[in-house]
Amino acid sequence: MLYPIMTKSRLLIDLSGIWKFKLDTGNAFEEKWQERPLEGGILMPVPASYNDLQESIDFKEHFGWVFYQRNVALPKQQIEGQRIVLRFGAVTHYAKVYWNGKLVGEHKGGFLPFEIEITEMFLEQENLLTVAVDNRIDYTTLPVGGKGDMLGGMFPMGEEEKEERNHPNFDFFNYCGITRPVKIYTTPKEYIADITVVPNVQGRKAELSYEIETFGKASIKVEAYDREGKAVADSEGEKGVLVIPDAELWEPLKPYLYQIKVTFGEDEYTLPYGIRTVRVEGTKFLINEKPFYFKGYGKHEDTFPAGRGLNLPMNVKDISLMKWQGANSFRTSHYPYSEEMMRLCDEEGIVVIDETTAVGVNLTFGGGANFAGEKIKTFDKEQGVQTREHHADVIKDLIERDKNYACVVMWSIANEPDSAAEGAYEYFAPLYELARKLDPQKRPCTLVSVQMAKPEEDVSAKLSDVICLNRYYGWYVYGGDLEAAEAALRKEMEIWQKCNKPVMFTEYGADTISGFHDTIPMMYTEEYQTGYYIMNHKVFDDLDFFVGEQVWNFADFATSQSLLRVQGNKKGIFTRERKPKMAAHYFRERWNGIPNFGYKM
Ligand code: BDP
Repeated sequence: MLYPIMTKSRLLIDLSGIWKFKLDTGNAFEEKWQERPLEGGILMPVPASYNDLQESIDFKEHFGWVFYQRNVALPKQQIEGQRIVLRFGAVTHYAKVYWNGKLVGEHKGGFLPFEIEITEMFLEQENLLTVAVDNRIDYTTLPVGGKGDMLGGMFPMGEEEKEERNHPNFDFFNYCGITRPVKIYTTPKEYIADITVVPNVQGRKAELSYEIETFGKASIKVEAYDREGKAVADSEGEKGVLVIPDAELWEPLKPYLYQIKVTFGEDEYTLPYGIRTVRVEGTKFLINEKPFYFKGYGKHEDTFPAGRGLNLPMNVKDISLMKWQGANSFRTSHYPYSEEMMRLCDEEGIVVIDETTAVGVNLTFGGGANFAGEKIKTFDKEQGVQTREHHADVIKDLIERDKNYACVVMWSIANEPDSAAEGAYEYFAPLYELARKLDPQKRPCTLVSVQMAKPEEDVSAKLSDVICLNRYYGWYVYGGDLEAAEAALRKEMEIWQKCNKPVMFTEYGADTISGFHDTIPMMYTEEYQTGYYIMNHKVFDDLDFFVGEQVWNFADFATSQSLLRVQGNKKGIFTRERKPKMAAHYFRERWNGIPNFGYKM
């Protein structure tokens, strides 16, 4: 799926701004709110999560539908004879889109884009655009929501719970709304629908096999330009190869992007494109045939007060902080990030592990922060999660969106699923197969494994190309006793070593309240966080099959309320405002001393 851009043949209109907004109190659809201006609507920015923008807990934790609305008019001369497309970057979690009162599209899943062609429906006068958004999560959605009592009390009362509410089976606040840009773009009636490019590199020579999907009849021309705007290769036809004899490769933190310009009849589209290879060999993760070491983070799209709303200044700041720290990568925990962030990572040379929305596919624990899980088997046909079909759709849509990014080096099929449970292999094997089939670049695939999953039973040992582990020795396990933690960690690593695959940590961390200090290793202090990481690194550095460390988390972030969360999860290396904790300086020193390639060689 192409990112919408303005070209010689395409107009792009950003509908960001202040819209009208109203919470549904139960009768919105009956009263047909979508058919006329929202009565008593408040003002709401788009894009943004709405949750933190009013001073009311009921507003923040609203359960169910909300309505967004605005008018849209476009300059007649510029759209005449054109195809008009309405495009949503992301609406969390379910959207119904109404154009002049009529339902024109629906979309399930809160973190991937969708489009609706509105050419025939566009009226010359003002058009009324209404978007109804549902934030309910359950056992059929991704992320997964639980039923029953998963509140923050130590002794939950269950029956006294007064209203229906969301029970996230995951440890981040269930931010929702229209969280990414809404745009209208035009194309000629005959247009370029999609572009796929696959690199093949031999020495200095790169061959880019391309495939262009079009609608209509016209000839296709494909050209590659280098950074200086010089044409370096061209070809014709819907399939072909661009040969660049002396190619510059895209490297971590040394990115190089070509521009691939496609012309089809009157339509024109330009794709920024980095050339690099990626593959796993033995216990090595190779980028451009060199053994790469991941230094970085699990992150969240989480800022105040935009919630999960696109925050361009923060994205730029975060990458600046990563570079300051000597990091080279992050994982899009626990959902696909905005296309704007992916394009930035391509531009900046930040390596990305691209994750689906599959978090909470695990009913043995009530999500990171919750005490009470339900005792239902995760993959039980009747009672367990019913997400496989949607999971497959998300994989398909994610790969369709992100297949061309050089920064994406691996797909993460899920975060901390019940991967050692009965039925896990039957659930996951077809999903890995699907991802491998759909990805034109055949990137490695993984799933991010939960602490409780025993190596001998975890399906990732069989299915994953890289073993990605979330391990909390010294926090959830042996918290406060780093010596015992180290011994347990070493023991587990001995088992993983037998897999003969690359192993990395995709999460390890300790909650730390900025400003808490002590002279002895006390949990929650900045000293403990640093000591915890030093202990872990002692182990990592002894293991030659260990290919990366991604801390949990880049920054403190918002969660549901619970006894384990003090105004959110505090495992950040940075605070939520992006101020460094003590450990941030420690990492800066460590990571600036670790090369991107050839560490421990
Ligand atoms: C892991 C989850 C992550 C949590 C983290 C934690 O993958 O989402 O935030 O633990 O507990 O289980 O901090």
